[in-house]
Amino acid sequence: MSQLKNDLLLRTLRGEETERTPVWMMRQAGRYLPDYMKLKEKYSFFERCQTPELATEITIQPVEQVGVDAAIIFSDILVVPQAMGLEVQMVEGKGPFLPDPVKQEKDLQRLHLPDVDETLGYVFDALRLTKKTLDGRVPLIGFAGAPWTLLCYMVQGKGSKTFDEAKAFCYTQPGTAHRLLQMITDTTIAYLKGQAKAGADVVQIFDSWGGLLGPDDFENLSLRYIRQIVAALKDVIPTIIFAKGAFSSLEGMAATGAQGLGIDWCIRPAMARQLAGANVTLQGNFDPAKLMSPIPVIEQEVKTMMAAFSGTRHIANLGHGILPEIPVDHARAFVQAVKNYRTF
Ligand code: 1CP
Repeated sequence: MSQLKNDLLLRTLRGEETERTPVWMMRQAGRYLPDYMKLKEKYSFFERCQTPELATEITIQPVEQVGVDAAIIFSDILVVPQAMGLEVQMVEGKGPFLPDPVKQEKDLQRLHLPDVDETLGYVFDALRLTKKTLDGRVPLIGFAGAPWTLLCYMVQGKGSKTFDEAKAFCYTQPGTAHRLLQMITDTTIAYLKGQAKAGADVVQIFDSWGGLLGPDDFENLSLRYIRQIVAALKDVIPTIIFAKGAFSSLEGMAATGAQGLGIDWCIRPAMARQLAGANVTLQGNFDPAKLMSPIPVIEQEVKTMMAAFSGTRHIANLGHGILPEIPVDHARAFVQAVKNYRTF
């Protein structure tokens, strides 16, 4: 028996019929919320992540202020490379910066498989406190970056549109790349199991840069490691895979046994369904930039999106993270329009 007052998300992931479609937004905790920006003035990014009271407050803000059907723990995918021994800085206005990235085999000696309770225990503490504070209002989502996406940052050292250095590393030093991917995978499995133990109800694997790879390279450099993670979590916690832009591999992603697959706005839901098959929940796929539209347009576009998923095994979400410039009332209108939608 679930203790949750609202378990729409979990029931939808299990493929059960629900009274309405659940809704949350990727990157919903943060940037566009004025109360978050106030905390940002006072505390550094890692202080916000590493102080359970702050992480909890930020995690719950969109539940209370926007009305989403799930909370996602406030943290970052780059806490994993940090726990493995790489320095990660968050540069204001620029994003992540890793001053000593991995460039060759000998750099792997600087990395280790961490004891996750020791190095990432603060995330588990934040999950425990958030779970307690939520008091069953909505499910709590944990997350991690996919090994490929983490490799991108660990090798490139910063954000990039193409991650050309990371790709060159994989294509010229494949043995080293696979050793690194395996280290990230082993760490991620321990980390996500820890998140489940600390109270996460479901975990999402963010492969933000999966779409940079062709189908064979996606299989070789990304999906084979995601498959290991999903298999290791099979009897522990439900998983959602979000590999942005990697449509051609939806069939392979569905075959991992993950309960949910995220899709972005560049694929029609009907085609995603055809590729993924009937036995998985699809999540998405509103273009985040469309939240800049006037509210009546957002409401109309939400109806179009909902109709395109035809009510089957669907979690409404954006096709990628919410943008910092979105007005809060537009985010609220998106969530409310999903909640108001009925097929009958
Ligand atoms: O304080 C700030 O505003 C700094 C911006 C910020 C925030 C709010 C960063 C730096 N990380 C986060 C939090 C974060 N990151 C969450 C928390 C929950 C939430 O916001 O709802 C999550 C789920 C992430 C995940 C994340 N981090 C991803 C995957 C999702 C995606 O957007 O593709 C990625 C790629 C990152 C790396 C990262 N961390 C921060 C930034 C600005 C970035 C992106 C850098 C880039 O564009 O390459």
